[in-house]
Amino acid sequence: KLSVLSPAGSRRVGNSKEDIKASFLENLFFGIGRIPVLTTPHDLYTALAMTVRDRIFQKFVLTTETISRQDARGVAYLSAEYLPGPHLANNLLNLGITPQTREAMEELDIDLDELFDIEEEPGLGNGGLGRLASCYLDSLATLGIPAIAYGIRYEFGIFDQMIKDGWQVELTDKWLHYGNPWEVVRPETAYEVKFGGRTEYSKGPDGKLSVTWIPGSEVKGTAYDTPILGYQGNGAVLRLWRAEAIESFDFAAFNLGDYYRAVEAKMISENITKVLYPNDQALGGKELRLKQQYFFVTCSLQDIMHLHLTQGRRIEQLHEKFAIQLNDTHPAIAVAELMRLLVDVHQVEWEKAWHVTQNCFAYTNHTLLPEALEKWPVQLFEKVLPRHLEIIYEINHRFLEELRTRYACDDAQIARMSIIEESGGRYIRMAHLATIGSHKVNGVSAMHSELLKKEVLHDFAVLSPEKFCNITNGITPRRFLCICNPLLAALIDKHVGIDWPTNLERLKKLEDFADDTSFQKEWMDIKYKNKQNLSSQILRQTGIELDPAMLFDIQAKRIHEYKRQHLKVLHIISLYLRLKKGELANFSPCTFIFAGKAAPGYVMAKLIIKLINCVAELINRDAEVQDQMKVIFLPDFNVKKAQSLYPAADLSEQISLAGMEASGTGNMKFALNGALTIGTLDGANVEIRQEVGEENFFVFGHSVEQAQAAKSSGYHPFDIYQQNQLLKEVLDFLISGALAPEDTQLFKPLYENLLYQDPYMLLADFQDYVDCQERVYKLWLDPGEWTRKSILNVARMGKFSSDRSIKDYSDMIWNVKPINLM
Ligand code: 26M
Repeated sequence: KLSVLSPAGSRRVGNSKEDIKASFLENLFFGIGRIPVLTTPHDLYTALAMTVRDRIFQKFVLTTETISRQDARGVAYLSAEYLPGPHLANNLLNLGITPQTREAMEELDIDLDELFDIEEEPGLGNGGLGRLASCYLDSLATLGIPAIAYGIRYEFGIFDQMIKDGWQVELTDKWLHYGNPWEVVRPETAYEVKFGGRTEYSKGPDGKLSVTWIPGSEVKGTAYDTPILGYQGNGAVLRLWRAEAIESFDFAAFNLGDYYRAVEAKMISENITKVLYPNDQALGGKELRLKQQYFFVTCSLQDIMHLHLTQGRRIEQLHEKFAIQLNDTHPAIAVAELMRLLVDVHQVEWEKAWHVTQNCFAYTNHTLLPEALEKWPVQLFEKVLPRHLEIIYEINHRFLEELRTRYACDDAQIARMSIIEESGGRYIRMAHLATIGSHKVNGVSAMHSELLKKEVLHDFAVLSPEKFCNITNGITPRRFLCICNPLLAALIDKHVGIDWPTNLERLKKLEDFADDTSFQKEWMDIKYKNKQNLSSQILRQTGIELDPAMLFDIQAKRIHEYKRQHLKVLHIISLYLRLKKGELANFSPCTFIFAGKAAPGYVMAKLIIKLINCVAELINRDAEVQDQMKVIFLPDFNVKKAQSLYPAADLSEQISLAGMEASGTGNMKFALNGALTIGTLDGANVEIRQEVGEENFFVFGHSVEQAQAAKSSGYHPFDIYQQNQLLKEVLDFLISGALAPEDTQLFKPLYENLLYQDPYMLLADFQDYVDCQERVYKLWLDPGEWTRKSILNVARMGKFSSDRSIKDYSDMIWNVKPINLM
């Protein structure tokens, strides 16, 4: 006779200052059990987290109730990565209790901002892809669309970055060290996961052939739930799986009575969810990574089926109740796994199972880089997932047969489209498996989606054009404006009303104030304060003092050659050399800030970090240019740091070679906080420029077509080097010894790469970039005009709310609707 608690009037979930204070003190006492003199700041944080959690659970339970009562169609989002960022501030905002919580803490002499600072964020992702998943979950929850996001509970997330001697040093991430008040473990929600072994065929009494997978080992996946609250209302859940040992899983060892080998194997089984892999480095055949992918996919699919069946529905109707989104190919094994569960376990006929599978899945592609397209050696697959290999062969066989008979494709095309790559070793192409097993495939910006159809998945797009669509990425305005930029958010509230966080197009109203000088003044003051705030953080972290009056020019993202952080460096060196020679006429004092991590095995990216730090050393110590420029590398970029960078930027650097950045989302976060963008016509930059107006966006560089044309007619960077005096000086400076006197050869690999290969065409874009920056400096001299453009940028960012993206997914792919909260 348990019913949902209706805690109206209960102190435990009351929202007044007094209620919050009372339950905070209660949690400090009963939840932490410390005497006052021993209370640490972390205890205070945890007690407040518990206080907030009670209130979340109340809402959360109600949403879950409504969903199951209404039997609504829902979304299962499968992603190997999430980057939720700190939970506390976000949950307070979404509950609408930030002001009274601040006051309650003040009455106890506790500074709420200090508690915010204590939180360790879950670094369960590498960058854009993981953060996108979290923005989408925020929007799903806010819009009230029934959703579960599935992923992996990595014990060690993305490494912490330190800089030693200018080099990146990696430290293990310890996000669970002090416990995690935001999650609840569900020991009874656990599924078995098999690996290896072999398959056996037998005929049943009905004469049907059935397959049994006899595994070599088995582990268990246990659910850890984090409730994700939407803005002012609904909720969704982030369900992460942790690998645990089960008894009797190393059959061979147990049969031999080898107890210690069995225990050792137990430890190995728990390794599956130990660590997040860097995604921007070829993972060529990492067995543990494949196991991670399969592990979280099978747990999630078993869970979806369990939810479906416990609602009393038939398994053949799975696609009617669940839309399953594959966030890149990391979960693409789901296509074969769902077939296995339907055919082998639930005895559904192949054709029926295939219908269910194709109608459940949709696949989002996030990159065109050829080295980034996942493929697994067939041999490895056979070892880890023998039954899945058979199923993939069967899927492929039927698919290729259809190509031959229905579409009359020739052998060359069939080889190109096959799931199996046969040239130079045999591989399974996960993007092909995902595409064939899905009813929709989407790219993440207009340009990327076009290139996807033209290049990587061209053959598929020609045969099934209706399968392909574009859904431009978006970002949540709650975290990336309300929370990170409270001063600007308050100003916007005052001038456009308070409903813009869920109706971002309302920002259009700001256009009315773009020319208003007193509004411009308020706008500038806020930017200045945000720059002061960042400056004091940087002073604390690096010991370097900044002048908030300077132009803050920021590039914050993973370090990668295609993103061209080193193009920015070449530009900085050019400014420095010209300043030293007194040749720089139109310049505005500038602070250049870089932030981002390099994959631990990516040698060139790490060398770029070293280069940035060497340039910073040189410039920051040169008294002659002190008032003109500063260079900062801000270590350990993560969501928390990002939240103080975006609001402080005047200029946002989005300078990847056109055709390389699928979308970018940092570009949106900067622009939403009033930075102007200097960027190439790449990814979502194209759409941002279109929205904010060409005259409010600094564009430069080769277009995709121009870059491709230049490459196919023979690109010779060395010629450009020889013809451009400034560029030559800058590049020679790299190996002149001025940057690294103790090792003049240090940057030789970078230098030679640029002179003789330059795969990302820095040299081709250098002069245009330099010229474009001069236009930036010229505009900076006119603060009113700069500010007008900044206001117009913010006013026109409505399209890039992740709410819009999620509505697009809901209409074009998922066919889901918000639940009715009555
Ligand atoms: C792998 C090996 C070698 C070099 C690069 C890679 C690699 C690069 C990108 C692997 C995976 C990559 O994509 C994952 C990812 O994070 N993509 C990002 O997704 C964001 C959200 O859609 C986009 O905004 C970014 O443009 C895209 O890079």
